[in-house]
Amino acid sequence: MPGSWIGILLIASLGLIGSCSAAAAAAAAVEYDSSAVIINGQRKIILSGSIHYPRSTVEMWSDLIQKAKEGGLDTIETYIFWNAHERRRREYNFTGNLDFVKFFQKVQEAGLYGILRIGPYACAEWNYGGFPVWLHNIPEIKFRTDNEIFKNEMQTFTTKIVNMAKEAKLFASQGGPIILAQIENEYGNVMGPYGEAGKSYVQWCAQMAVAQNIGVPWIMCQQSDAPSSVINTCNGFYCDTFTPNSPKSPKMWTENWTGWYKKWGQKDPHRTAEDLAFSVARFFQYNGVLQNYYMYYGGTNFGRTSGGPFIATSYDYDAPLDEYGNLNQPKWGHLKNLHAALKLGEKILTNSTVKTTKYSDGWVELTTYTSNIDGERLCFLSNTKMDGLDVDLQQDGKYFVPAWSVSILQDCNKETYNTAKVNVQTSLIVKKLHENDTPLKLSWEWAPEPTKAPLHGQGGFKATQLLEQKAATYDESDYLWYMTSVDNNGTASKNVTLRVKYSGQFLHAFVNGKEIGSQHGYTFTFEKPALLKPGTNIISLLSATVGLQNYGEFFDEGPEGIAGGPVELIDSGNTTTDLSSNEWSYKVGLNGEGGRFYDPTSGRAKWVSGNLRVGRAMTWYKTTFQAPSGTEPVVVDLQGMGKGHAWVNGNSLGRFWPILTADPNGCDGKCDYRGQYKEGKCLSNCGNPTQRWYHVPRSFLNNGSNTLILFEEIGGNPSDVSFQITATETICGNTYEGTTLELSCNGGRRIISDIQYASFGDPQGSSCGSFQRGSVEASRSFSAVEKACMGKESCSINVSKATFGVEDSFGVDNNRLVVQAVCT
Ligand SMILES: *[C@@H]1O[C@H](CO)[C@@H](O)[C@H](O)[C@H]1NC(C)=O
Ligand SMILES: *[C@@H]1O[C@H](CO)[C@@H](O)[C@H](O)[C@H]1NC(C)=O
Ligand SMILES: *[C@@H]1O[C@H](CO)[C@@H](O)[C@H](O)[C@H]1NC(C)=O
Ligand SMILES: *[C@@H]1O[C@H](CO)[C@@H](O)[C@H](O)[C@H]1NC(C)=O
Ligand SMILES: *[C@@H]1O[C@H](CO)[C@@H](O)[C@H](O)[C@H]1NC(C)=O
Ligand SMILES: *[C@@H]1O[C@H](CO)[C@@H](O)[C@H](O)[C@H]1NC(C)=O
Ligand SMILES: *[C@@H]1O[C@H](CO)[C@@H](O)[C@H](O)[C@H]1NC(C)=O
Ligand SMILES: CC(=O)N[C@H]1CO[C@H](CO)[C@@H](O)[C@@H]1O
Repeated sequence: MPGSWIGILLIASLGLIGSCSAAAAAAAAVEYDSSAVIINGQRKIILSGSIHYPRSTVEMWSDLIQKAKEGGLDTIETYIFWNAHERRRREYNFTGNLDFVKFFQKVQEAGLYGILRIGPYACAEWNYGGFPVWLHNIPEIKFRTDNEIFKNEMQTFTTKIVNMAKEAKLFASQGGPIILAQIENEYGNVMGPYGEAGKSYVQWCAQMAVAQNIGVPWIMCQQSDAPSSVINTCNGFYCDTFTPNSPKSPKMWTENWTGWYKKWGQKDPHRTAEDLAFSVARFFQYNGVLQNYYMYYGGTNFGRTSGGPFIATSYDYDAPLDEYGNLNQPKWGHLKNLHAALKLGEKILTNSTVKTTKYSDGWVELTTYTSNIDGERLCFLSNTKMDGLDVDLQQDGKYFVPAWSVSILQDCNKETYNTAKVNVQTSLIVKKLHENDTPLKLSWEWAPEPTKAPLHGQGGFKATQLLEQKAATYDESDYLWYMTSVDNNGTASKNVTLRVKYSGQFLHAFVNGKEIGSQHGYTFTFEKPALLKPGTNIISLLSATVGLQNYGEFFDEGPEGIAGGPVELIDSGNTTTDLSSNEWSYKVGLNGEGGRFYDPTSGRAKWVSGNLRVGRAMTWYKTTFQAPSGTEPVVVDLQGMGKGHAWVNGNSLGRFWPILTADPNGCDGKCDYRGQYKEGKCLSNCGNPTQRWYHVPRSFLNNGSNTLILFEEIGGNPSDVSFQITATETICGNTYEGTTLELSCNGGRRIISDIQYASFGDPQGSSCGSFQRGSVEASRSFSAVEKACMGKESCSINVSKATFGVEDSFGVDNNRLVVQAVCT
């Protein structure tokens, strides 16, 4: 789950701290009170967004950070992912896209602040919530409670991260970008069952963190009992009614969920720009000081990093920047305008007297911030009703506040923004072949996964019990073979039922080398008929994890795999033989993984060309391809494949599972932004694969020949696999008179090549493809737009009567301009 936060800010050790006096010149003091975060004496509200460094590539970081800055953010936030950095105990990796120091340096180069969420529990739909599995396998350990072994490991890792950050002078107190750090994560949501030990653990976390002397405040999210040395913060879809546990603490929203994550077999979530903006405006209306978008850019769960179980490889999150780094319009632009309206009022918001007045039976609330410095005013006018309402503010004017919206009034008498009026373009991003490329059938080779040994019951080690999967694999692979033999003492074959009590997520059962069935799910009992021949029979069970649990109380203790079983054989007379304490032989991982079949330079696979085998489980496929032309983000369309894992030039793209489709029902096509958002609202993609396209970062590709390797677990056909680009193809604008319509083809890669529709007046329709002429239309609608935009990467149009050469009396009260254009 996305974490919530508890904020804890420390005031005590602000300013210079021991080791960082060398950086004194640039050091910034970070302080806070109930109405501001104060950086070097400057009172601020903070607009932050989450970008997780391992969910993109180093080559993408600068662009993502720059787009966040252009979107009006001043801070980037990330978790630290313990299990990515310390896969094996005391063996660390901080290279490539795990170089969090470089990530924060890029944040600083862009002129932004950073928030470091060390956790080290991350949640984040990340495998096992970020905990390494070796940690789980230490005897006597108990996670996230008053347990010495756990606390020692947590402290060792936290200290390592803090020391690395200090060495690189990353804390604001040293002249670096990091203004806040977080310890633990959303513990308050689950701590009840941990009892007293949980309470003392929270105290210990705070003390341990504070003793790190980082010179900036610490926060804890969703922790109402956070000690006063840390600031508690809120996580959720809305945080307007949240109050920090200390009157001296600023109100901070560490996770505002911009959308939602996707699970295999589920539909696409969508949170509207209008509702997201509404939640942010409400938060600042009610004394908010810091808010963070979770996620601002979600990205990709490369490798086996997705949590779960069953979290998809795409972590797009319907965030303002999409999985590939494209602007998700109108969300990105609508929030950018909100940020500008809020920042204009920053001086007022952070030192003022606040008064709230109710109108229209309390549905409308007017919050007036009056600056203590110069009496300047800023107002928020919110309407929580499902209908629009008129409000008369006397000398400050009359306003119509649309349903479920907040208006921001500069000087309390001029509307600069309304959360329900989207005045920015919508972009339709498509996946397609680049115009310069010709469609090519890829030519495939294949190699069977060597399963001879496991199907003959030959593994690496033995035990007379059914092991829990994490304990056996240390999560070095998704796969674990459990094998045993059974004697049929009779002289004839015997029909039996094989029954396996299974703790998830994907089970394949083989008897004497033949697959008798497979099944996936959370926990279930697998039951299939099998035929035992006279003599010795081999039972081979292959268990596959699909992301380890990442959320909930004691989530780390949930069993995976066959874990104790029982595994039973039931004969025709209903006699049950329990095989659980048989001698079981085990093999961790696939032979192809051990032999690096995914690595085109050093893999040991014996590839067969010609006579392509399709629909066959446990098969590796390989092809070569040219990178698509241009610089736009690349995806591989894996339609036709079943379930498995994909690599390009040895780099993992993550797990794939395109055969798994979302329920065909429940996408009614209507998405009403009004009313409380929940993750089940505004769903789309019914009946389609949960994930058909997989991101291939440009940096994985080279100019010559590239290699794609697929491991297919359940059977698929690679014949239709193809490489495509993501391109902004159609853009639409919808803007009222008195504003400026900005149109852009997203990042300078394309130009506006056709104006399909333009109408100034009272056109009908509100989205791309639905525009129609209304009762009036300025005759120069089309030519004015064409003149301003054709052949350009971006253009802006002053939406006024003068632009379209019409009289003052033209049209309706609030004329608008709608445009639909094509980028090529
Ligand atoms: C360290 O992490 C980087 C980035 O994910 C990866 O490319 C590299 O192979 C890892 N190194 C080792 C030794 O695992
Ligand atoms: C707010 O502004 C007033 C007037 O300039 C000043 O006296 C006061 O110290 C300021 N308050 C804070 C918390 O900075
Ligand atoms: C078959 O015979 C062996 C040896 O006598 C015995 O241990 C085993 O339990 C028998 N198996 C079954 C399925 O009856
Ligand atoms: C096992 O069951 C199948 C299907 O019911 C049947 O065709 C077959 O004859 C049975 N074999 C034995 C040895 O009982
Ligand atoms: C075996 O158990 C099943 C389910 O309880 C029952 O329907 C069936 O009649 C039983 N068969 C025998 C031979 O007892
Ligand atoms: C690929 O070719 C383009 C154009 O020829 C060049 O700009 C780019 O640097 C090359 N990229 C690599 C990775 O060699
Ligand atoms: C748009 O046009 C109107 C009318 O000509 C003018 O008053 C206004 O300043 C223009 N706005 C911008 C941003 O150029
Ligand atoms: C983990 C958590 O705090 N979840 C909450 C997120 O926000 C929604 C809507 O406000 C709540 O229903 C969840 O409980």
